[in-house]
Amino acid sequence: MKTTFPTDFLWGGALAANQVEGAYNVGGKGLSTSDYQPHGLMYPATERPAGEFNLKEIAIDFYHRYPQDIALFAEMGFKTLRTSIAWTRIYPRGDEEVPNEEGLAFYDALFDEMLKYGIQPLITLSHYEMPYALVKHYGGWGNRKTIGFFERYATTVFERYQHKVKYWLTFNEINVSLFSCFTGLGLPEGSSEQAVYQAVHHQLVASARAVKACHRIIPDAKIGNMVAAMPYYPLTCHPDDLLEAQRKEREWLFFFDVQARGDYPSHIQRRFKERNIELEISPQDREDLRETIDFLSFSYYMSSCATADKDKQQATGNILKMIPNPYLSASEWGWQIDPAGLRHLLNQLWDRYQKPLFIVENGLGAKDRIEADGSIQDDYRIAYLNDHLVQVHEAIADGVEVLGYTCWGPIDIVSASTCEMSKRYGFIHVDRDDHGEGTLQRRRKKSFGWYKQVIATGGESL
Ligand code: BGP
Repeated sequence: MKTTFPTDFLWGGALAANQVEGAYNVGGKGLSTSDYQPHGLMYPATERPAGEFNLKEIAIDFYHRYPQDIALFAEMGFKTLRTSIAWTRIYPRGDEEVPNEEGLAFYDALFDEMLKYGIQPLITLSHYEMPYALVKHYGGWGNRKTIGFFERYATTVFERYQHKVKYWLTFNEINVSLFSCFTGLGLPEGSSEQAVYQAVHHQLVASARAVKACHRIIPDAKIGNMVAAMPYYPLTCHPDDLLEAQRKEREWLFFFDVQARGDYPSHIQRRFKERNIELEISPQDREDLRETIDFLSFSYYMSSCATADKDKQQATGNILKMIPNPYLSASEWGWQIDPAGLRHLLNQLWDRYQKPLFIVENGLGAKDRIEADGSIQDDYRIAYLNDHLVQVHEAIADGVEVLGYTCWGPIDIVSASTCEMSKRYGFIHVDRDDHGEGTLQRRRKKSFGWYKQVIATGGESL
């Protein structure tokens, strides 16, 4: 079968403000939780050790170099570019009445530059960060007041960019906060499960309110959520392993259930009861949650196994942990490579929700080597992406509605989990190392030409 994708398929790549922009204190920007994480998501986002060097302060200097980078994305034929708005450029402390015009103007220019090439901005409102002042003075998402601050921020950017941005996402990988307080939830490390779920509830309400505001202000826009999705295979065919796999999947499906169906699913009630979790959910919250997303979006990097056998529950990986699958190989960071898992996932979500899907992150983090002739032969990256895209095509042939695919980090960026440069995802190499040394010069890798060809042929070259 020919691998032809729909003609309006949104091919592109995905970035996040805090991992690319740098200019962390420029243009009136306030400090965000991410500016307090010199070691990435492995480090609590609540304190900034004196003298610690944070690679994200400059990152890849996208703030100043975006015209050059977008020209390179356009050269590859991108139809869309996902990035996020840094909340702290718009509301530096988070609780101001009036937004920062310089921050708003920056994103005007950025979106104009994309649109110049016909690249649709796909914009995340909050990608693993929030104003640090909201954490310090209000307790971050632990405080219900943060919902209102977020709603004001979302409304401001919807009004401002309503003619430029037609695709929006609310919170990046909202489910990751369940097992890491380092994602910008603003809670102290070691917070109770009750506190985490309450903060997550506030985020879910904030997300629903943003969806409502977007529908009102930009009726022709589409707004989705964002979940880190991970399929689980039963480690054995023991029925208990199947139940455990279902339980693990429901941990993240819960977020789709709330955001796509508009209510807390029945399966979470038992979990809450067993763990003595009682959430404060007002009638207004319930009403707000009924405003559901237009499409589902997710990141997909790997799958895992699940087992009910406690002795076999040793997980590998860093922030995203998994039980190894003997049939799969893994990246240098232990992330298991499973292209068929993506086809399964797309079918599963389509069957469950019947809403369009958008794969907004997928890719291979790897250490690249520059050859004597200056080239970078990243065939491993091409193989990873190629195999996953073939499975996306299979899912489309299965009848799943897929809006687009934005691979993670089309240009090398600072890693979210390690805060280093050496875990690279890009088609474009950036000359910067883990110590901040380098010219920041951009260089096309072999995969650059490969992706360009994939887009130009609508997937036929896969
Ligand atoms: C996702 C995040 C991204 C990103 C990616 C790769 O979880 O949404 O921000 O960085 O993972 O992770 P890493 O950079 O740790 O390899």
